[in-house]
Amino acid sequence: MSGKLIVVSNRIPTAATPSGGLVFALHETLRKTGGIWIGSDPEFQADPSDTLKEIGDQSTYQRLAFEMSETDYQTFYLGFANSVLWPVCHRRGDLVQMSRRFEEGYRRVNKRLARQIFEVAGPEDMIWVHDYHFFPLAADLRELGFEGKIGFFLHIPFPALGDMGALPPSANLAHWLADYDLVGLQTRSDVARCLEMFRSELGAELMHDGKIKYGERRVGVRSFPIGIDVEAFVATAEKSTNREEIAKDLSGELIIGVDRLDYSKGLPNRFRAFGRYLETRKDKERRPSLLQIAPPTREEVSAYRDIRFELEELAGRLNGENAELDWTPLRYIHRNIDRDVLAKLFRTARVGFVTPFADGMNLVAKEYIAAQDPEDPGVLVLSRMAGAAEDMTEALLVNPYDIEEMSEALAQALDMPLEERQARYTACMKRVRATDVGRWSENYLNALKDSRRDLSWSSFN
Ligand code: ADQ
Repeated sequence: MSGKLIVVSNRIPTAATPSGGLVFALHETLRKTGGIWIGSDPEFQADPSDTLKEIGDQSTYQRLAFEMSETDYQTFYLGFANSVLWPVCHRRGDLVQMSRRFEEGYRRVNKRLARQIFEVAGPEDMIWVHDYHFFPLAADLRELGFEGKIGFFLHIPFPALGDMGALPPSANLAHWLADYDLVGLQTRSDVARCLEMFRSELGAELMHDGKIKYGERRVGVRSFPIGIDVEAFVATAEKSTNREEIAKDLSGELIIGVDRLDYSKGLPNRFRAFGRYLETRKDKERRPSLLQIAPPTREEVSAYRDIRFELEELAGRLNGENAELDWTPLRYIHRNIDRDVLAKLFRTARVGFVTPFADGMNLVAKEYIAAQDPEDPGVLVLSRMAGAAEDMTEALLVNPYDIEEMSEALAQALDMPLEERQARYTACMKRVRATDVGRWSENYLNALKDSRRDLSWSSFN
């Protein structure tokens, strides 16, 4: 018996060899196994067709795009996915925007996509669905009669039961997820929350192999902490070209933050903590600077516009109060930066400042560690609320709501003796290596392959 791998994600790479950890890892996996990658077409169609559209020319696997109308984009993507599910999963129920149109759009796009996948999937194919845009996809595929293996991986935090109260009744996560063979989550805490949901919403039983039993179904619920392409990132950071250039422009001690501009990333408190550090530092001759790179995303959603304005105001005030003629303490850049420049900035920075209120994993924390010079490493200050903190316990862990604590952590990081920096770096780097993204996708697919023992999936051996 043989089947192919079908990967479904919201975005589909258009470059022949995509860069960036996750996308590159999935590309490498598909390159080896063959199969299909399905994702959304960036062009809107007034009347989305019911068939998938071939894009690019990949010799070992196919890329297929699903079409959306502008209304689908507004209601499915900006609406339900990013104005309901995203805030609920990031504990920001106050930012949820309710609309029946959003719910309808989400169901419409998922049902249409299920029909399109059903057209191209053979009975023995294995489908790997990524992220919150597609919670109901397995349920919709099962309804059409697909009986093969379907796995799900959630990149963002799994919501707590209490927070799920902010979802409309039509969004029944427990029912939707019970139709997958394997639910993959980032951390052990995510797994605990997911099991609690299955137990309380469906009365499902937890079996000793870690699966849940619900009627005749068995669903695996496990954590697969995602990581980066470690060797590639280390190699990029080590290349010395332009590094001196970058360092020259960034005189003084550098603290770096890199995030999509999102309210979950804790940027206002990060700015406040840096301001507090400047106020309280003993040696006023010391002129550290915070470089914050944060390209705006999802700007059509009002919560994202609000956070942008808030940050601009905070940044202006902080510089107004602290800058000197020859020193700008906070540099705030709204653009995407090339990965090789980013890697070098990480290596140059004495502190990686990563302070989300909630984050599935946070790859920036891992990239910062991987970019360090082992002989003279910088220090990672990391929010306890990031998935990455579950295992990277040797970072300086902070509470992202506690400005004072974060400002003290900055002082501690900037003054840390070499030996302690090296010890902390070595411990963190061990975790970064253990969760390499290549191994992550391999582990996930092996678990999915083994998830139902009555079928053999020899083509993936
Ligand atoms: P994100 O919320 O996007 O991912 P993160 O894990 O930090 O967060 O990944 C962001 C990636 O984009 C990193 O590789 C980073 O280097 C890059 N990036 C960010 N800003 C950039 C800029 N200005 N220029 C260039 N590159 C930039 C979601 C979840 C996370 C989870 C990942 C993967 O929210 O919690 O870790 O998916 O599962």
